[in-house]
Amino acid sequence: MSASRHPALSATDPELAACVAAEEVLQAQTLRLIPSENYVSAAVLEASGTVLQNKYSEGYPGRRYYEGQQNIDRVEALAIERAKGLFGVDHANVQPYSGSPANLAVYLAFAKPGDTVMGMALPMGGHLTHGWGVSATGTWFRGVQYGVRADTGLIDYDAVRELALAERPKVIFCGGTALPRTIDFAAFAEIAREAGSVLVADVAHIAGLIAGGAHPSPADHVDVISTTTHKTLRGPRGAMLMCREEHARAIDKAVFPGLQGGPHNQTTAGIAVALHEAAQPAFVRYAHAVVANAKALAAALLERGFDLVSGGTDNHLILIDLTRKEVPGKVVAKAMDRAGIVVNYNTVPFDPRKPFDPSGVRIGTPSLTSRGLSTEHMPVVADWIARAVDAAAKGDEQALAVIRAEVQDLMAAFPAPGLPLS
Ligand code: DSN
Repeated sequence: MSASRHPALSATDPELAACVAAEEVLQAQTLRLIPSENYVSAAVLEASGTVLQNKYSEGYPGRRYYEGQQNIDRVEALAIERAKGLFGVDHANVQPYSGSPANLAVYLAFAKPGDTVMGMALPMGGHLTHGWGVSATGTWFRGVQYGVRADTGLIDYDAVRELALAERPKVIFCGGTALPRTIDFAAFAEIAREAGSVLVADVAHIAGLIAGGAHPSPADHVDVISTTTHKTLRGPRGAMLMCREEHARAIDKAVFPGLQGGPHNQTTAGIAVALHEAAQPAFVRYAHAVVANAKALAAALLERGFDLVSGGTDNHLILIDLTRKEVPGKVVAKAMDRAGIVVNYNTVPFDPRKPFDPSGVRIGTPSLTSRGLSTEHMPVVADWIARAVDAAAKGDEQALAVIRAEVQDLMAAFPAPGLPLS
């Protein structure tokens, strides 16, 4: 990092400044394919690093437990109004520290310890906080879990309905972290209505696609929408809960004072800026480009003989099943990292391997689309992936180094938002 970019940090703590500088170079030079990551704009970065950091603001706009909120109230009100407008909801709470605390607040609002809750199983594409055993949500509550069909890789809505009617959960979560297909919110709503359950759409992964009109919105179908703000929505690391007016009080009470203390005002400011950016026509183009790139990348991978869970994608995410390639996901992910392509190893549905050493690799297109790569580049990306998998299987470090140089060349032509030109 040049001293002129972060002069105070460089002067005060050169060791830490060097870590940041190295991360800037890494993010600039690598092809980042982790579907839950992105590049925030320079404006979001600036807003997230302001003196708003210095303020305690327990409470909500107009009703705080600390004085001196003249400006903070305005910041939070802006974020709330923008969230309501963008997602078409009655109420928004922008204070959850991140996705897991946001989901915990939902449980606190609608369930008691020991109650039955339902969500998608983690290895099937769900999230830890959807009632999975090792999470507090699977130990404090009785989690029952649905999955996908073995033959299609798609959610079996008949099986979800059967489970919901048998178990009558207090809360049903739909959404997840490794779902390559469109979620049918209307189908979940009908099931939740029949079962008498509160329905929560966890749209953390697809919030930006929803905002940009590239995925159907859950707003008319669910009781609560939970989302992080830093994935396809391209904001700072944070979260929001949105709901109908009837649930507003329960949600607000659960976030504060139920779970959290003072909100992170600098993050709220970054969220407000990201929501403003997401309301612009350019963001609609971005969201559709993310999906077009993912579809083009999936098609190029299929052409190169890869197995994809569910056979492709409708959104930003692709789950590669490496079982037939006979090289585990972790080996491939680490080899790709050495080739300058950053992914995460991931379980695939019905994975015979363990989560820490699974059969799949999860990739996505939010970050590369933020850099301006388009469908014409996806065959190149698929080639790199195919060559990296091959090199991983053979232990060919030289081949990985060649890919790394090619990746670096292309990335230099597509500067990332928020990063200095490299
Ligand atoms: N860990 C996030 C992801 O990568 O999908 C979800 O919380």
